[in-house]
Amino acid sequence: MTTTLLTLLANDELVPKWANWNMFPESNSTFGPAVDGAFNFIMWVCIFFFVLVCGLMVYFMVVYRRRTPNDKMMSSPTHNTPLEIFWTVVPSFLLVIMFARGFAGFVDMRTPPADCYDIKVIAKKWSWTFQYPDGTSTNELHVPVDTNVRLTMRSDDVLHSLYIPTMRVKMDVVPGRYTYLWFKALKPGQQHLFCTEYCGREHSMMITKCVVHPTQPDPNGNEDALLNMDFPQWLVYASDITRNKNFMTDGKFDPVKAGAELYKTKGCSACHSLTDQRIANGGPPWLPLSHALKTGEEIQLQDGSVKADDNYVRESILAPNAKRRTGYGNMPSYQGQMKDPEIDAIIAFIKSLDK
Ligand code: HEC
Ligand SMILES: [Cu+2]
Repeated sequence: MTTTLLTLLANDELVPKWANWNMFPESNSTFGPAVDGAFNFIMWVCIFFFVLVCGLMVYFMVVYRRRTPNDKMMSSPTHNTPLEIFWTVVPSFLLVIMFARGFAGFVDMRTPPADCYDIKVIAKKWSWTFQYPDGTSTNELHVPVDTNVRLTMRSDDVLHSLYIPTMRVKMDVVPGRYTYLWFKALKPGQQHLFCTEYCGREHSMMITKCVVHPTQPDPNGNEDALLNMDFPQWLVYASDITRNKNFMTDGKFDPVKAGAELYKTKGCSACHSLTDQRIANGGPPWLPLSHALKTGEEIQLQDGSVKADDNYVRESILAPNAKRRTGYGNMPSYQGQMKDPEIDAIIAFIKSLDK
């Protein structure tokens, strides 16, 4: 009974089409009707009472103005119980409707369906990382159309907030705990994704895209081949950096370009500098390493030394504690988080530093 009532009240039909002023970008999610309906309903109630109250005020000012200096104050009613009841009950009723609509929408947004496609979200100053079930990770959010998608979000540093206006969803991303969000996109296309919690100097740059992929590539669809791919096809493409067009130079895969990007997106930049200056509490700087890789120099370890070559770099990424350098702490292992072509690209990038 209560659920039926709530569903009824959350229905967009309460507000006619002409009353929707499109203050939001066009909705592309199943939440659209409930959110826009509640917003428009509240807005029109406000407009109605604003006009009524201000109109009466002006009307009374004119009609009951003092016409001559001889006008005396007239006695006026001090209390009217039926009137008091009337203007208490009517607004209460409206408030209950507003609450019920908001609450129905809230409950729906807080309850992800059981059959969700799961994507992990990691927010950090100042970028987004999205991890898909197969281990692929990207800096733009990609989702299949017509599918329930759940985001499990965490922050690496400070408070952030994920906002996709066209999906009508927004949720804080809090350090030290997981927060969740779900939605279902209705149409393929590309939309904005923002951070909406001030998180430092480059907060305003913490913008990326949410790309909704069609179920089937549409021959007359989007000209951008990437946007026109169906989701499984895109996933294959994204998991293989050698086919990523962002890393192409003159139509060919450029490992140095890819490595430069991975250096940032995989977080190496937090601990390894590209100069010969060491980052505080970080790892060895990469310019000397680059030099050593070219000359085949020996690198001093806590016990003995090792020849700087591709295998040493590879091992340092996958099993960083196998060979310990003097004066440095631990590095987290990237085992399972970096594929072979990505490691190749990082090696190419490190080598390109020493020119
Ligand atoms: C949390 C800080 C941290 C991050 C993030 C980090 N490293 Fe390291 N890295 C270190 C430390 C500390 C060492 C030294 C470890 C040792 O001696 O056992 C190291 C050592 C290395 C070495 C050996 C360098 C040398 O000169 O001997 C390589 C290569 C390396 N890291 C690559 C990477 C790559 C690639 C990434 C990103 C995918 C990365 N690291 C991310 C801290 C980090
Ligand atoms: Cu942020």
